[in-house]
Amino acid sequence: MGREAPPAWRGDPCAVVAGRVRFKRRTHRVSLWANNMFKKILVANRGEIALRIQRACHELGIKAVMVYSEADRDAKYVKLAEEAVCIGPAPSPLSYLNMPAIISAAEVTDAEAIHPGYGFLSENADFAERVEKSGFQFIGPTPENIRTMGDKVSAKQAMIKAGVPCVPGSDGELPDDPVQIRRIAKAVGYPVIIKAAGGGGGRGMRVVHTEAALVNAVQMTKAEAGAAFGNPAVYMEKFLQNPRHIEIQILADKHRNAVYLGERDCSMQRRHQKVIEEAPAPGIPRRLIDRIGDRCVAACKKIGYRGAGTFEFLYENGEFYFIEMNTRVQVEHPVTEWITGVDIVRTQIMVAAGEKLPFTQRQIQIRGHAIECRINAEDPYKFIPSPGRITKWHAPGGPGVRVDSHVYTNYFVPPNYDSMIGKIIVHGDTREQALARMRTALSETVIEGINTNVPLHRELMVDAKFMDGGTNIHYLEEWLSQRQR
Ligand code: MV4
Repeated sequence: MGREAPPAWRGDPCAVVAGRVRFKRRTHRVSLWANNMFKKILVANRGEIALRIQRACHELGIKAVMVYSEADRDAKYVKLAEEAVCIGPAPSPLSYLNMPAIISAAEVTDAEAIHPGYGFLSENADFAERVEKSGFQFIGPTPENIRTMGDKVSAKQAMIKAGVPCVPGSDGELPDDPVQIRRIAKAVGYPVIIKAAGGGGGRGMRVVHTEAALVNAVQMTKAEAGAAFGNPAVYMEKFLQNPRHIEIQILADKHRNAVYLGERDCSMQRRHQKVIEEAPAPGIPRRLIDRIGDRCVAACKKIGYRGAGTFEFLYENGEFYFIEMNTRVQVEHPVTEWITGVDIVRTQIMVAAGEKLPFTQRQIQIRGHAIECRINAEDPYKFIPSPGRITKWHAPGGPGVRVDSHVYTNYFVPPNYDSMIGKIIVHGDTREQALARMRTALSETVIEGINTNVPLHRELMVDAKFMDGGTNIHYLEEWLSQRQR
């Protein structure tokens, strides 16, 4: 090979398994594709999404190289892999965040592209750049697009320029001058929220209700942002009191074609972790979705976006306000796949290989209703993580039920990563049918040996307000604070 193994590999007992054939499987090359379709993709992730990407590869006749940490050697997708490479010890900085180890794994296995999944390095512009400089295709947007959206100030400015409605605010970085800060807040109107440009997903934010608290709050948020993100820049927005979290899924190719795949309602969350997602969003008129979807598509074309992406909006009093864009596939992509019939992961791979989107906006139709419950290894009341051995795993099934999970009976949930062990997704002709299917699915689900949040989901699926639809971002936390036990 002539290449030096990355530091994490040296002396690591499970290290040099590159190229080892675990299962010999015949992969049929699908003649549908142009000759530039990948023959081999490296999956730079773990858990259910690693399995999801592996399945998409195999369906396309593409070999999938799985990388894994020492804690994940028994994962299902590693057992199913034709090739698997250990990239380091359990802590993610030494494995799933270890760029040289991942790129070396792609080199020694002769992969042509790298799929980053979600989390880990998926929205790291430097990683995308290093992947491409090493001669691999990054399955995602350009480093430039990732960088623009990673900085929430530049993301917002790009969206304002592209005609996407944003929350009223400073429309740029806040100046240092207290007089100017007060003037901006007065114009926006209290309460306001101060957000870090380097934050996102709920990190680095502070709500301010009065002018008296304003300048100090800005200074505090700047100091925290500098320490946490290496970027002290902050911006200001009007604080919306009771919005819903509605996001628009888009897909774009390298030929400036883009479509939106409807919306998802992700308002059911706790501490910025989504718990239940659904599509379509209950009670929001289709014409409003179509209007905002068209704006997202126009923005994608304007910035030359490619791959899968999600525009996050707050929705209040019939209006959408852009807050952030995610430049990756998301956990909740299956609800969109089910109401549109589009395979998002497969399409990510196709457009990365240079294929044109195989559908136009007119061909995208919304059908029925889908709901996803995230299954976490955690205490269903106190939410403390519950890693350990799963002694019994019975997944639900039947019409309109999909389970995305990498676990199985006797699988050990490692304590090193996110507690999500899988997702149950249901579909029905109506929201009521989807809810009934989710109740049935949850009643069939048996997970023993660890605690999970399945009991929480069972309660929520019979909650009157949730059943009505349209609950806002505060609903779940308020419901939890009043829950018995
Ligand atoms: C807001 C907001 C209210 N007004 N921005 C939190 C996560 C990050 N993506 C943006 N967040 C919020 N931004 C304005 N101008 C309220 C939140 C927010 C939130 C947003 C989506 C889902 C859950 C949330 C929980 C608390 C606060």
